[in-house]
Amino acid sequence: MKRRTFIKTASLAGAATMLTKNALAESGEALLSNAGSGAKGPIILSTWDFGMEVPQSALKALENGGTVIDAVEKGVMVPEADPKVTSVGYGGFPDRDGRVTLDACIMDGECNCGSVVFLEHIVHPISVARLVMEKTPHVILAGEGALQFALENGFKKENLLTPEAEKAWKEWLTTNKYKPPKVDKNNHDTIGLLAMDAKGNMAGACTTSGMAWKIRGRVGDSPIIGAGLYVDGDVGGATSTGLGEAVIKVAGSFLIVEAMRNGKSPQEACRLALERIAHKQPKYAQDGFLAGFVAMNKAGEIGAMSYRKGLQYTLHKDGVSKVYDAEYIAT
Ligand code: SD4
Repeated sequence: MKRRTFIKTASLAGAATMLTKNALAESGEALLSNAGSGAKGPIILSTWDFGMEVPQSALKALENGGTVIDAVEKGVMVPEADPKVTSVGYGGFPDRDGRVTLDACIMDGECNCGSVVFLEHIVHPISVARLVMEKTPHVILAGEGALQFALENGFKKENLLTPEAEKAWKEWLTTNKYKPPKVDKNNHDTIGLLAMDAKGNMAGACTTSGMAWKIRGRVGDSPIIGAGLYVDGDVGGATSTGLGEAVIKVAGSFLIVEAMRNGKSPQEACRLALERIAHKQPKYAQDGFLAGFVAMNKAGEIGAMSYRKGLQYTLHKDGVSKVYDAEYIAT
Protein backbone atom coordinates (compact mmCIF):
# COMPACT_ATOMS: atom_id res chain seq x y z
CA MET A 1 0.00 0.00 0.00
CA LYS A 2 1.24 3.44 -0.87
CA ARG A 3 1.29 5.68 2.17
CA ARG A 4 -0.25 9.02 1.45
CA THR A 5 1.76 10.87 3.98
CA PHE A 6 5.06 10.09 5.48
CA ILE A 7 6.51 12.10 8.29
CA LYS A 8 10.22 11.63 8.33
CA THR A 9 11.63 11.79 11.79
CA ALA A 10 15.00 11.63 13.41
CA SER A 11 16.34 8.59 15.15
CA LEU A 12 17.63 9.07 18.67
CA ALA A 13 18.87 5.54 18.94
CA GLY A 14 22.02 4.89 20.88
CA ALA A 15 24.28 2.16 19.52
CA ALA A 16 24.12 0.16 22.71
CA THR A 17 20.38 0.18 23.07
CA MET A 18 18.15 -2.56 21.77
CA LEU A 19 15.27 -0.18 21.28
CA THR A 20 15.47 2.35 18.55
CA LYS A 21 13.52 5.37 19.58
CA ASN A 22 12.50 6.22 16.12
CA ALA A 23 10.53 9.41 15.93
CA LEU A 24 10.61 9.89 19.64
CA ALA A 25 11.14 13.59 19.16
CA GLU A 26 7.65 13.72 17.70
CA SER A 27 5.88 10.84 19.29
CA GLY A 28 7.39 11.62 22.66
CA GLU A 29 5.91 15.07 22.46
CA ALA A 30 2.54 13.54 21.76
CA LEU A 31 3.05 11.06 24.55
CA LEU A 32 3.91 13.54 27.20
CA SER A 33 2.04 16.70 26.39
CA ASN A 34 -1.02 15.78 28.38
CA ALA A 35 0.57 13.49 30.90
CA GLY A 36 -1.18 13.68 34.21
CA SER A 37 -3.34 16.59 33.16
CA GLY A 38 -6.52 14.56 32.98
CA ALA A 39 -6.74 15.79 29.39
CA LYS A 40 -9.88 15.15 27.43
CA GLY A 41 -10.51 14.71 23.77
CA PRO A 42 -11.23 14.79 21.10
CA ILE A 43 -8.31 12.46 20.56
CA ILE A 44 -8.29 10.06 17.63
CA LEU A 45 -5.48 7.50 17.43
CA SER A 46 -5.22 4.85 14.73
CA THR A 47 -2.78 2.36 13.28
CA TRP A 48 -0.90 3.21 10.07
CA ASP A 49 -1.49 6.03 7.67
CA PHE A 50 -4.79 5.64 5.89
CA GLY A 51 -4.99 9.35 5.19
CA MET A 52 -6.31 12.28 7.14
CA GLU A 53 -9.88 11.48 6.18
CA VAL A 54 -9.79 8.86 8.95
CA PRO A 55 -9.41 11.25 11.92
CA GLN A 56 -11.43 13.90 10.11
CA SER A 57 -14.40 11.53 9.66
CA ALA A 58 -14.23 10.52 13.30
CA LEU A 59 -14.05 14.15 14.41
CA LYS A 60 -16.92 15.14 12.16
CA ALA A 61 -19.08 12.49 13.79
CA LEU A 62 -18.34 14.04 17.18
CA GLU A 63 -18.87 17.57 15.92
CA ASN A 64 -22.26 16.54 14.58
CA GLY A 65 -23.27 15.45 18.05
CA GLY A 66 -22.45 11.78 17.58
CA THR A 67 -21.16 9.45 20.25
CA VAL A 68 -17.65 8.16 20.49
CA ILE A 69 -18.95 4.89 18.99
CA ASP A 70 -20.17 6.88 15.98
CA ALA A 71 -16.70 8.41 15.76
CA VAL A 72 -14.75 5.15 15.73
CA GLU A 73 -17.18 3.57 13.28
CA LYS A 74 -17.00 6.52 10.86
CA GLY A 75 -13.22 6.67 11.12
CA VAL A 76 -12.59 3.07 10.12
CA MET A 77 -15.27 3.12 7.42
CA VAL A 78 -12.88 5.25 5.35
CA PRO A 79 -10.37 2.48 4.49
CA GLU A 80 -13.14 -0.14 4.46
CA ALA A 81 -14.67 1.59 1.44
CA ASP A 82 -11.39 2.45 -0.29
CA PRO A 83 -10.57 -0.02 -3.08
CA LYS A 84 -6.94 1.10 -3.03
CA VAL A 85 -6.49 -0.22 0.50
CA THR A 86 -5.66 -3.87 -0.02
CA SER A 87 -5.84 -4.92 3.62
CA VAL A 88 -9.21 -3.66 4.81
CA GLY A 89 -12.76 -4.09 3.45
CA TYR A 90 -13.51 -3.55 -0.23
CA GLY A 91 -10.39 -4.21 -2.31
CA GLY A 92 -8.78 -6.32 0.40
CA PHE A 93 -6.56 -9.14 -0.77
CA PRO A 94 -8.40 -12.46 -0.68
CA ASP A 95 -7.64 -15.77 0.96
CA ARG A 96 -5.79 -18.48 -0.98
CA ASP A 97 -9.09 -19.49 -2.61
CA GLY A 98 -9.64 -16.00 -3.96
CA ARG A 99 -12.37 -15.04 -1.46
CA VAL A 100 -12.30 -11.77 0.49
CA THR A 101 -13.23 -12.49 4.11
CA LEU A 102 -13.44 -9.73 6.67
CA ASP A 103 -13.01 -9.44 10.45
CA ALA A 104 -14.08 -6.46 12.57
CA CYS A 105 -15.02 -5.47 16.08
CA ILE A 106 -16.11 -2.44 18.06
CA MET A 107 -16.12 -1.73 21.78
CA ASP A 108 -17.06 1.09 24.16
CA GLY A 109 -15.76 2.03 27.60
CA GLU A 110 -18.43 0.03 29.39
CA CYS A 111 -17.35 -3.29 27.84
CA ASN A 112 -20.20 -3.30 25.33
CA CYS A 113 -18.83 -4.94 22.21
CA GLY A 114 -19.73 -6.57 18.91
CA SER A 115 -17.76 -8.51 16.37
CA VAL A 116 -18.00 -10.22 13.01
CA VAL A 117 -15.56 -12.84 11.80
CA PHE A 118 -15.11 -14.48 8.41
CA LEU A 119 -17.73 -12.19 6.87
CA GLU A 120 -17.96 -12.01 3.09
CA HIS A 121 -19.61 -9.58 0.64
CA ILE A 122 -20.18 -6.64 2.99
CA VAL A 123 -18.24 -3.42 2.46
CA HIS A 124 -18.61 -2.22 6.06
CA PRO A 125 -18.09 -5.09 8.49
CA ILE A 126 -17.60 -2.56 11.30
CA SER A 127 -21.21 -1.44 10.95
CA VAL A 128 -22.38 -5.06 11.15
CA ALA A 129 -20.24 -5.52 14.28
CA ARG A 130 -21.86 -2.44 15.76
CA LEU A 131 -25.29 -3.86 15.02
CA VAL A 132 -24.34 -7.14 16.68
CA MET A 133 -23.42 -5.10 19.76
CA GLU A 134 -26.52 -2.95 19.75
CA LYS A 135 -29.26 -5.23 18.43
CA THR A 136 -28.42 -8.74 19.60
CA PRO A 137 -27.71 -10.40 22.93
CA HIS A 138 -24.49 -11.77 21.39
CA VAL A 139 -20.96 -10.53 20.86
CA ILE A 140 -19.69 -12.44 17.81
CA LEU A 141 -21.37 -13.55 14.60
CA ALA A 142 -19.41 -15.61 12.08
CA GLY A 143 -19.44 -16.39 8.38
CA GLU A 144 -22.77 -17.31 6.80
CA GLY A 145 -24.70 -16.32 9.91
CA ALA A 146 -23.05 -12.92 10.04
CA LEU A 147 -23.84 -12.38 6.36
CA GLN A 148 -27.44 -13.44 6.85
CA PHE A 149 -27.73 -11.04 9.81
CA ALA A 150 -26.25 -8.23 7.73
CA LEU A 151 -28.61 -8.83 4.81
CA GLU A 152 -31.61 -9.00 7.13
CA ASN A 153 -30.59 -5.61 8.45
CA GLY A 154 -30.42 -3.89 5.11
CA PHE A 155 -26.77 -4.32 4.13
CA LYS A 156 -26.16 -5.00 0.44
CA LYS A 157 -24.32 -8.02 -0.88
CA GLU A 158 -21.36 -6.83 -2.96
CA ASN A 159 -18.39 -8.26 -4.77
CA LEU A 160 -15.41 -7.15 -2.69
CA LEU A 161 -12.74 -8.61 -4.97
CA THR A 162 -11.47 -5.78 -7.16
CA PRO A 163 -9.72 -6.56 -10.47
CA GLU A 164 -6.45 -5.39 -8.90
CA ALA A 165 -6.79 -7.73 -5.91
CA GLU A 166 -7.75 -10.59 -8.20
CA LYS A 167 -4.68 -9.94 -10.32
CA ALA A 168 -2.43 -9.90 -7.25
CA TRP A 169 -4.00 -13.16 -6.06
CA LYS A 170 -3.43 -14.81 -9.43
CA GLU A 171 0.18 -13.70 -9.41
CA TRP A 172 0.58 -15.10 -5.92
CA LEU A 173 -0.90 -18.41 -7.07
CA THR A 174 1.83 -18.83 -9.65
CA THR A 175 4.72 -18.00 -7.38
CA ASN A 176 3.84 -18.72 -3.76
CA LYS A 177 1.33 -21.49 -3.85
CA TYR A 178 0.45 -22.89 -0.42
CA LYS A 179 2.81 -20.54 1.35
CA PRO A 180 1.58 -17.30 2.90
CA PRO A 181 3.84 -14.38 2.00
CA LYS A 182 6.20 -12.75 4.43
CA VAL A 183 4.42 -10.52 6.87
CA ASP A 184 5.36 -6.92 6.30
CA LYS A 185 4.06 -3.41 6.31
CA ASN A 186 2.33 -3.83 2.97
CA ASN A 187 0.65 -7.06 3.83
CA HIS A 188 -0.48 -6.13 7.31
CA ASP A 189 -2.46 -2.99 7.48
CA THR A 190 -5.40 -3.46 9.77
CA ILE A 191 -6.93 -0.26 10.99
CA GLY A 192 -7.38 -0.17 14.74
CA LEU A 193 -8.74 3.13 15.99
CA LEU A 194 -9.24 4.52 19.49
CA ALA A 195 -11.17 7.70 20.21
CA MET A 196 -11.85 9.87 23.21
CA ASP A 197 -14.51 12.58 23.14
CA ALA A 198 -14.55 15.90 24.97
CA LYS A 199 -16.05 14.29 28.05
CA GLY A 200 -13.40 11.60 28.22
CA ASN A 201 -15.62 8.78 26.89
CA MET A 202 -13.62 6.20 24.99
CA ALA A 203 -14.32 3.60 22.30
CA GLY A 204 -12.41 1.58 19.75
CA ALA A 205 -12.86 -0.17 16.42
CA CYS A 206 -10.73 -2.59 14.47
CA THR A 207 -11.31 -3.89 10.94
CA THR A 208 -9.32 -5.89 8.40
CA SER A 209 -9.39 -8.27 5.49
CA GLY A 210 -6.77 -10.21 7.43
CA MET A 211 -3.67 -11.84 6.16
CA ALA A 212 -3.50 -12.00 2.38
CA TRP A 213 -3.63 -15.54 0.94
CA LYS A 214 -4.64 -17.00 4.30
CA ILE A 215 -6.12 -20.49 4.60
CA ARG A 216 -9.85 -20.26 4.01
CA GLY A 217 -11.62 -19.84 7.33
CA ARG A 218 -8.67 -18.26 9.11
CA VAL A 219 -9.64 -15.54 11.55
CA GLY A 220 -7.02 -13.16 12.94
CA ASP A 221 -6.80 -11.04 16.05
CA SER A 222 -8.67 -8.03 14.74
CA PRO A 223 -12.23 -9.16 15.63
CA ILE A 224 -11.22 -10.87 18.87
CA ILE A 225 -12.12 -8.76 21.89
CA GLY A 226 -9.03 -8.63 24.08
CA ALA A 227 -6.65 -9.48 21.24
CA GLY A 228 -7.18 -6.97 18.41
CA LEU A 229 -9.04 -4.46 20.57
CA TYR A 230 -9.89 -3.80 24.17
CA VAL A 231 -11.35 -0.73 25.83
CA ASP A 232 -12.16 -0.08 29.45
CA GLY A 233 -13.26 3.49 30.07
CA ASP A 234 -11.90 3.34 33.63
CA VAL A 235 -8.39 2.78 32.28
CA GLY A 236 -7.94 3.19 28.52
CA GLY A 237 -7.84 1.20 25.31
CA ALA A 238 -5.49 -0.65 22.99
CA THR A 239 -5.66 -2.04 19.48
CA SER A 240 -3.30 -4.00 17.29
CA THR A 241 -1.99 -4.63 13.83
CA GLY A 242 0.38 -7.16 12.37
CA LEU A 243 0.63 -10.89 12.80
CA GLY A 244 -2.69 -11.73 14.39
CA GLU A 245 -1.66 -15.14 15.64
CA ALA A 246 1.08 -13.57 17.76
CA VAL A 247 -1.32 -11.01 19.22
CA ILE A 248 -4.01 -13.58 20.02
CA LYS A 249 -1.52 -15.76 21.87
CA VAL A 250 -0.88 -13.09 24.49
CA ALA A 251 -4.36 -11.49 24.46
CA GLY A 252 -2.39 -8.39 23.49
CA SER A 253 -4.88 -5.55 23.79
CA PHE A 254 -6.33 -6.82 27.06
CA LEU A 255 -2.82 -7.27 28.38
CA ILE A 256 -2.02 -3.65 27.58
CA VAL A 257 -5.16 -2.31 29.24
CA GLU A 258 -4.47 -4.37 32.36
CA ALA A 259 -0.86 -3.17 32.41
CA MET A 260 -2.12 0.41 32.25
CA ARG A 261 -4.58 -0.38 35.05
CA ASN A 262 -1.58 -1.46 37.09
CA GLY A 263 0.23 1.80 36.53
CA LYS A 264 2.18 1.42 33.29
CA SER A 265 2.11 4.24 30.77
CA PRO A 266 0.54 3.35 27.39
CA GLN A 267 4.01 3.17 25.85
CA GLU A 268 5.37 0.91 28.59
CA ALA A 269 2.28 -1.27 28.28
CA CYS A 270 2.70 -1.65 24.51
CA ARG A 271 6.32 -2.67 25.06
CA LEU A 272 5.32 -5.18 27.70
CA ALA A 273 2.89 -6.90 25.30
CA LEU A 274 5.46 -7.07 22.49
CA GLU A 275 8.13 -8.39 24.82
CA ARG A 276 5.67 -10.99 26.06
CA ILE A 277 5.21 -12.22 22.49
CA ALA A 278 8.94 -12.39 21.91
CA HIS A 279 9.50 -14.13 25.24
CA LYS A 280 6.80 -16.76 24.88
CA GLN A 281 7.08 -17.31 21.13
CA PRO A 282 10.68 -16.63 20.17
CA LYS A 283 10.16 -18.21 16.78
CA TYR A 284 8.15 -15.16 15.76
CA ALA A 285 11.09 -12.94 16.56
CA GLN A 286 13.36 -15.23 14.55
CA ASP A 287 10.94 -15.14 11.61
CA GLY A 288 10.99 -11.36 11.62
CA PHE A 289 7.32 -10.90 12.36
CA LEU A 290 5.71 -7.51 12.63
CA ALA A 291 3.14 -6.80 15.29
CA GLY A 292 2.25 -3.46 16.73
CA PHE A 293 -0.07 -1.77 19.15
CA VAL A 294 -1.43 1.67 19.75
CA ALA A 295 -2.85 2.53 23.15
CA MET A 296 -4.37 5.46 24.99
CA ASN A 297 -5.10 5.91 28.65
CA LYS A 298 -7.82 7.83 30.39
CA ALA A 299 -5.54 10.86 30.80
CA GLY A 300 -5.10 11.08 27.03
CA GLU A 301 -1.53 9.76 26.98
CA ILE A 302 -0.60 7.82 23.87
CA GLY A 303 1.47 4.72 23.25
CA ALA A 304 2.52 3.18 19.92
CA MET A 305 5.10 0.49 19.37
CA SER A 306 5.89 -2.36 17.04
CA TYR A 307 8.04 -5.41 17.06
CA ARG A 308 10.30 -4.76 14.09
CA LYS A 309 10.51 -1.43 12.35
CA GLY A 310 7.67 -0.19 10.26
CA LEU A 311 4.61 0.77 12.24
CA GLN A 312 3.15 4.17 11.69
CA TYR A 313 0.23 5.69 13.48
CA THR A 314 -2.10 8.60 12.91
CA LEU A 315 -2.92 10.86 15.81
CA HIS A 316 -5.30 13.74 16.17
CA LYS A 317 -4.63 15.56 19.38
CA ASP A 318 -4.71 19.19 20.51
CA GLY A 319 -6.34 20.10 17.22
CA VAL A 320 -3.60 18.63 15.00
CA SER A 321 -3.77 15.47 12.88
CA LYS A 322 -0.43 13.90 11.98
CA VAL A 323 1.27 10.66 11.04
CA TYR A 324 4.16 9.42 13.20
CA ASP A 325 6.65 6.60 13.03
CA ALA A 326 6.23 4.37 16.07
CA GLU A 327 9.04 3.38 18.34
CA TYR A 328 10.03 -0.20 17.71
CA ILE A 329 11.82 -3.17 19.19
CA ALA A 330 14.63 -4.04 16.82
CA THR A 331 15.07 -7.70 15.95
C1 SD4 B 1 -4.67 -10.24 11.09
N1 SD4 B 1 -3.89 -8.38 12.35
O1 SD4 B 1 -5.63 -10.72 10.52
C2 SD4 B 1 -4.57 -8.76 11.16
C3 SD4 B 1 -3.96 -8.28 9.90
C4 SD4 B 1 -3.26 -7.04 9.98
O2 SD4 B 1 -2.32 -5.21 9.28
O3 SD4 B 1 -2.85 -6.56 10.96
N2 SD4 B 1 -3.03 -6.32 9.00
O4 SD4 B 1 -3.75 -10.92 11.57
